[in-house]
Amino acid sequence: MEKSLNVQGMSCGHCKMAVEGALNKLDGVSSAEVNLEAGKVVIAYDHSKVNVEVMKEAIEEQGYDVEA
Ligand SMILES: [Cu+2]
Repeated sequence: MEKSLNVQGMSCGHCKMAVEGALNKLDGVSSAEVNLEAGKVVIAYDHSKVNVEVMKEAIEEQGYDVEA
């Protein structure tokens, strides 16, 4: 499955790496791609292993706010 989340507060390459890194660490996430200009992250994941709540928490732990 693929999901796009709106993430507030990402401004630079460091933010991109932090968000992508946190998501890629989750079991079941196969790829995470941040678009800084759009303020979005597109996540490809295995729906039986991980869910949107877990992905949101991983982003929020890095200090960014997520809108569904
Ligand atoms: Cu940054």
